[in-house]
Amino acid sequence: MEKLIITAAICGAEVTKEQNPNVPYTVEEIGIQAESAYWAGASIIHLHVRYDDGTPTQDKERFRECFEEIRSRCPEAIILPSTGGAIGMTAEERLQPIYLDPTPEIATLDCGTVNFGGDEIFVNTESMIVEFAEKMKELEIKPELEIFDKGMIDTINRLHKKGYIKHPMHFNLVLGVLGGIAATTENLVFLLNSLPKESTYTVTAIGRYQFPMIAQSIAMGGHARVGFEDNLYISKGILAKSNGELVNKVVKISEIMGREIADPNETRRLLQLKKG
Ligand code: KMH
Ligand code: ZN
Repeated sequence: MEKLIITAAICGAEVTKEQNPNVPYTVEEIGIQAESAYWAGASIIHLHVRYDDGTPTQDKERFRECFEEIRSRCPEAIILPSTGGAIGMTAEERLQPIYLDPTPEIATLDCGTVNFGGDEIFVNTESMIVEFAEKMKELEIKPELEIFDKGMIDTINRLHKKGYIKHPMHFNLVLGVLGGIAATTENLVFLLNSLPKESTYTVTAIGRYQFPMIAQSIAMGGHARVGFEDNLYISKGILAKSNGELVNKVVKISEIMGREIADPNETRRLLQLKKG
């Protein structure tokens, strides 16, 4: 089996310091959390950014500052910016981080509209998906295809046939969003059986499902995403002190299961990133 790629989603756009005081907002806090995750074993940092008061933003300048901060602490880490941003942002706002110089090696591409809990709707129309895919192709940025439900894989297979997204594709299967596919073993297998054969995939699961679903991905040859964006607890009722602590738990599970951890250069090779 290939080595395990661990992605740390250190911040997200929705979680707050009220829920866990270790959620990073400032550039320095984001750097500290990225560094803790990197040294624990994450080769990819999935990045959202905030203003100092916690407000999510896709501001290019704020992304540039955070990229620099992370690079000064862990130069080898692969930084995977979000083009999803926060609910309600326009496509133009969301796309800002792909225009950084140098361009990111990889960025998220959300593959369909989904309810996101309560009245929140995360809008990704087909024309938005095509627009994001075309721009990333132009800039040689690998899209990490964010899947919140099965139909989104069908959409991507269709857009692949039309030439918008090329093989080999990398998917992030997100289970447990309130409005998306639930975090169950049956659903994970159902999603996996729908992926094009030569694809790679990461599993993300929300809240208490994070570690059980990651363990199943490790067993089946998939990769793992962990971090405050998806889960704030290290175990039942105990808040995680850092993203590094969450990554360390994945490393331990993987060690017990006999799977080695990929470093950033191995990750670049496995995902065929442009620097790899
Ligand atoms: N914050 C969510 C609405 C992504 O990073 O591309 C979208 C999200 C997905 O987190
Ligand atoms: Zn995200």
